[in-house]
Amino acid sequence: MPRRYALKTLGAGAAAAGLGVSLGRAASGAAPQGGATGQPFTLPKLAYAYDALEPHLDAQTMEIHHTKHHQAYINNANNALAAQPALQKTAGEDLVRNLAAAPEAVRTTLRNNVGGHLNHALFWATIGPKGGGAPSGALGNAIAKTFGTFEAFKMGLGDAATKRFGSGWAWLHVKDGALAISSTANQDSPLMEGAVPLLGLDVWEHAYSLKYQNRRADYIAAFWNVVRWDHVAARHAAAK
Ligand code: MN3
Repeated sequence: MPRRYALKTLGAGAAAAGLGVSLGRAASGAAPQGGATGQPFTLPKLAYAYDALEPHLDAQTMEIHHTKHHQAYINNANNALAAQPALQKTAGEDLVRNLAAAPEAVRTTLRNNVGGHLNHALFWATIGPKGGGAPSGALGNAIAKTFGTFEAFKMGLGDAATKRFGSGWAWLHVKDGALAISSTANQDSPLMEGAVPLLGLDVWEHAYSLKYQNRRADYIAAFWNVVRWDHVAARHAAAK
């Protein structure tokens, strides 16, 4: 691997695994080469061990989720894009924002798998050990202003996650400067609606059923203990 490529890959991966501010940002101009947002997509390295989120998210689920589920989205996306040279310089976010620009033959594959890749990269980057608590600063103020209280926000996002029938995600996103809660089916992204996702809660059964079986509500309650609000706040600041 050429040194320049390796450094860029490392940079994108570090951004995704660290502050997570590179995902969802307007990606006009040169697309990053490799890593979380640029092609070929690569599995972002986690900034913590698989067992670091115990007891809230168990090590076996974390490892399978990261190395099997997330990797599968990446493989499927890269395989589909291998035959689409015109799309290979496009950042993942831009592909998902503008699926209509992709040939119909690969549109659903890209929707599910580039979407799945970006959603999971965001998920890993916004959870971690020493998480939980409540956001402070500009994000804390924006949540209080939008939802009344942080507790009301948590109830709202939890409700969206609970009511998502089947597989999907619940989100805190920002659109036109305004925070909102939303939910999407499958691997759809707020990017498809012109919004920037700040925090995503994966409610696919693969995210929780090993530990929580069918108890999605227990998983949702546990999730709040691993949210890294400093990372979410960095995404919020970058989205402005
Ligand atoms: Mn998942």
